[in-house]
Amino acid sequence: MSYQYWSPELETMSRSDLEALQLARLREAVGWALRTTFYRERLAGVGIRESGDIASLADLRRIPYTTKQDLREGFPYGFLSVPREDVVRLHASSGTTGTPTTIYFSRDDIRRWTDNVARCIYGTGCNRSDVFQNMISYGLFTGGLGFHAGGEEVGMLVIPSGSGNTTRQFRLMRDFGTTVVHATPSFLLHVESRMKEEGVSRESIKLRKAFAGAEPYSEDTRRRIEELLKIDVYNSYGLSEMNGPGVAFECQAKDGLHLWEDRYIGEIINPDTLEPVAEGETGELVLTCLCREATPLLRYRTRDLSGFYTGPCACGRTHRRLRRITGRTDDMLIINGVNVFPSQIEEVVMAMKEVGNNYLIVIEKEGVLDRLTVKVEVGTNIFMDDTRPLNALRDKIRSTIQASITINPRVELHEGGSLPVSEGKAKRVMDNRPRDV
Ligand code: DLL
Repeated sequence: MSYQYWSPELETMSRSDLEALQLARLREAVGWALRTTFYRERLAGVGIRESGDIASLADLRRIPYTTKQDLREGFPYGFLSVPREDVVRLHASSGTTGTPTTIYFSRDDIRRWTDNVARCIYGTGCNRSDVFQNMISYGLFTGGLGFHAGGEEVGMLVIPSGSGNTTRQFRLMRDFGTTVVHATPSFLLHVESRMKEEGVSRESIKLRKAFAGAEPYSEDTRRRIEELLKIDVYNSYGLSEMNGPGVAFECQAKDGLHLWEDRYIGEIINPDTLEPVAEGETGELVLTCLCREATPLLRYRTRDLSGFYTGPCACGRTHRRLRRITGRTDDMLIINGVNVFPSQIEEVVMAMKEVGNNYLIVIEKEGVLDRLTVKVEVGTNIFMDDTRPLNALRDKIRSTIQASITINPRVELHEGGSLPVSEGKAKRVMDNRPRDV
């Protein structure tokens, strides 16, 4: 396979050149950060008063972590490090608790972010001949505008369709010959489920690629989308605090997500001890943003769980690759004392051919015990009035989940298309247990 690079000199530069560039940019980022009271105080506590106090990349480890809580406490302008007049855009995430966090961008910040996203898109083999339908929400969420700008930068024809409304999505695909889409993986599965009902044949659309991200999904889910829609799916990772999409992305080797190390420094730490894990191990990803002057963030704890692959990538890029993000430290459920990540359940159900495109995890209290129910849509190859295969499937799902997480769940089978669908990030877990009992 021949690989194409957006910025060949940056993407394939030697590790020593890359580290020298990181050091120069880290100094610059520390300089931006020192303009805020928050970082001036934090960094003074560890003896960093000017960017020159960073002598080597190892000095990064002197800097205390920044957390989501810090950002919330700084709302709305605590992390702004340029004059208000130099800010041209903000994005915000409401988060699950409702307290917003805001990220500000200068014109140069937008330019750098756009270049990051363009690099990701181009690296999957897209070019000016592509028609790109951006099926994700626009607005304060970064997925819409971030990919929109990146797509235009590559020179593709960008259709700002936004998320939802599959009828309109299919019409746009047919009218304009869409070749590439961007969506959450759960929305892509929903689109696929709707095709037959809306009378859309695979031959009537020209789709060949999708960028899927903004939520965790398993390798089996990727394979399922690829096989059902007959397209290539690329995993896309990002978070608003690091601009949004464009932080790490799969290349055509599809063997991990290249973290763009000229623009971000990544570390993996043990979330309990806060010490770095051994090379290649899984832990919490900590990111330092080297490319945003208006809201600098140093050693930000993402709460996302991942690890670095060791060894080079077939594509020739030198930027290290992250493993598929399996979830967040705060996603972990404790069910009757057992630690369970929703991704463990997804890995079981999405690997089964008899299972449809949607599932839901429900946890309730029954007396003193927790009760786990997994609601699963059945695939089109199974009929809901034929009890024998249904019972067999229910038993198979139950025993495979139990083998994986040691808990015996209740399994409910549902007709395809009957479980709730979200247009944006899927809500896969309903924890109905009363709090603090
Ligand atoms: O989801 C930015 C984005 C938009 C990424 C479009 C990719 C595509 P937030 O709303 O701030 O930003 O949510 C960020 O979503 O910390 C992860 O927990 C999760 N996440 C994002 N991408 C992935 C992925 C956008 N590929 C949070 N795999 C992150 C797993 C992901 N989790």
